[in-house]
Amino acid sequence: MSDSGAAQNIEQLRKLLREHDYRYHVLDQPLVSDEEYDALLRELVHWEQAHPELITSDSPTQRVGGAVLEGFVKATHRTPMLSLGNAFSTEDLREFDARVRQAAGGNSGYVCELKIDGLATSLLYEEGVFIRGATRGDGVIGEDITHNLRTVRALPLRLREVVSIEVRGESYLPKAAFERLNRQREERGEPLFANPRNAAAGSLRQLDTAVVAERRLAFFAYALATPEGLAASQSEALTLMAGLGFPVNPNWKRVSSIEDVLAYVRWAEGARTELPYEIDGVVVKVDSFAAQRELGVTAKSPRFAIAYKFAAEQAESRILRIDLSVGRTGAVTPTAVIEPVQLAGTTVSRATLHNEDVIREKDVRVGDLVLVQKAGDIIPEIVRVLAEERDGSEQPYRMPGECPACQSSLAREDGEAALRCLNPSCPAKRVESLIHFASRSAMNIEGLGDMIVESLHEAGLINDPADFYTLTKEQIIRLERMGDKSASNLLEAIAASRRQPLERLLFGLGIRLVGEKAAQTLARRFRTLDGLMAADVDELLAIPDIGPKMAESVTAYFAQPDSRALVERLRSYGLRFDTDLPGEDERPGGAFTGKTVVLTGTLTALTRQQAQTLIEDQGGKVVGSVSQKTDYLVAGEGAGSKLAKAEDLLRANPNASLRILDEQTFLRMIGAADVTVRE
Ligand code: 3BD
Repeated sequence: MSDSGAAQNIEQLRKLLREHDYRYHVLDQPLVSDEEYDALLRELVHWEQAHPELITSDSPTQRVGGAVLEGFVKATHRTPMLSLGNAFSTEDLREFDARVRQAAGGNSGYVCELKIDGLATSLLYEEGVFIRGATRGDGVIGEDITHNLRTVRALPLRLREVVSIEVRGESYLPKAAFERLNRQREERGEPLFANPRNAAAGSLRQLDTAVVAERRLAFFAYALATPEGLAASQSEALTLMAGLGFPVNPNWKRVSSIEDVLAYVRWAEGARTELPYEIDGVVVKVDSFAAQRELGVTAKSPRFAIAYKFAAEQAESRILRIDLSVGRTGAVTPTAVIEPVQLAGTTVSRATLHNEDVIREKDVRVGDLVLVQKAGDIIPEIVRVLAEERDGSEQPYRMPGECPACQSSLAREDGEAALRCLNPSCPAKRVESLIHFASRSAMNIEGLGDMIVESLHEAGLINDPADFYTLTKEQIIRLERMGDKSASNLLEAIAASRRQPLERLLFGLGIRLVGEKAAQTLARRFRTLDGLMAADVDELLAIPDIGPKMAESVTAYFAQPDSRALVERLRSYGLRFDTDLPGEDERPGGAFTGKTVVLTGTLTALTRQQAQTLIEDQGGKVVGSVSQKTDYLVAGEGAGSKLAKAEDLLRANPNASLRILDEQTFLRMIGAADVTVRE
């Protein structure tokens, strides 16, 4: 077939597939079965393979993933992604309504939306084509996750009209996809995700786009970044976005009074468990954009919207027994094993009891009926015992006097809630220390999860962290669930970890009281492990942030012959004992060192001159106009052409280092957020 014939075919297939996408994801009225859809997609793939020069980034074939990324680059939002104030009660919502009525003089009505429990995401379209997607990050700068978002079927790669817009919405994992993913992870012996939001966040941070494509993420659009000239109200904006091809959650409702808002909240609370995705509340927005503008925004969040958060879901269950685990510091932690119960998206069969004081205070007994909820939405805990349901058979619980792993006696130190096993060679402590060494915030050895470390220890292959570096492929392959490929990957990851800097190694050693931050402080000050080992208590005490207990703990650690022997073995395997962190004498002068800054618009807290002096004090240079070399544009109120120019530059090159700062962000960066008066 002629090239133009092929081009025509390809364009037709794409159009057809897009129409099916729209009918499926936006209208919820599919015309074809999944099989028919896949057949069309395969046909398109076939044509594109024959004519690779005709492949475009917005083709429906470009969702399958395949690219493996090196990492994520930062993405500066053209307009900041705001956060939302919270309401936890009916009273909070009524107060919100009162503030709105007072400030906006009457009220234009509200839009109520379900609050999807996913990840705030920003999508940029240039002339109808998806060109960039980013996470929210701190609201000003997020991460560019364009490649991963392309795999999200619900996200249109090309809009139904040729418009340039930025849309905000929530990326999320439907309940069914979440359950499927966790089942799969369980089979593979991988750690489970605690809830769909974590699973969505973890998926979008994947470097392998093929893995993301498999996860079946979805998306709901809820806002236009700059609606001026496109819509006059939130309800219009939602309708417009759906018309352009974005999935908009259909359960939004325009209401005219706070009573109706409360009725919507009650409805949402009831609908929650039936919905195919997790929601954690309701977002209430003033409908009219004119009224929204009048209300304005505070430093962090708009005054025209509020998030009503549902109370944590609770469930009843029964305590079957109490298990004990020994952590890397020897702390013995009790966990209640309960009858499995569905709670906020997962099956819960264990709840933490923290320590013996908590068991006593809550009067938890084996056999008790209890109320459980997830603290911080993640960790299941016992709210209270339903004591009125007792029949007398419940057994009070007493912590044992001996370590459940090594039977040495447990001790409780003054002022501490935990019982500890003091045996330095307790096998349970060993395993936990080894897991800690390999963990993400320490040596970050990918593929060396809890299970693998446990099997390696059980097989007698590792006893201390240096042993990781002696492992051979033959030894690893003999473990259960270990293929040739995973064994090679694991060996490579272990070898690569030898290049981790001193601060990670220090943290990984698990010296008591030395957390991530202290490890960095020590690395920064002493530069090398040998330098630190040579330090005495007084030298350590001279460092700000290092107290007597930590100084004692560090010197005691390195005084032990075992620790010294471990260090020498790690040295012999080629581990890196130094750091890239800047030393104290090379500490950068301030937030703006080496940066070029442009000021525009009116600042409310500072004069131009004050702002300039502050920037220069912190190593920056202030210039008059925006160019390729500008690092920051500080945009005050009424910013005009310079802001427009900066936005143009970013549009042309979204990866440019240029960042647009609003006044609040700028003040926070120079550490002057409290400045409120202007002389
Ligand atoms: C939702 C801001 C505004 C555009 C600011 C009014 C805070 C998460 O379904 N509308 C929604 C949802 C979230 C929203 C807005 N409408 N902001 C909204 C939202 N239907 N979840 N959020 N966000 C999104 C956030 N995220 C992480 C950290 C801090 N804030």
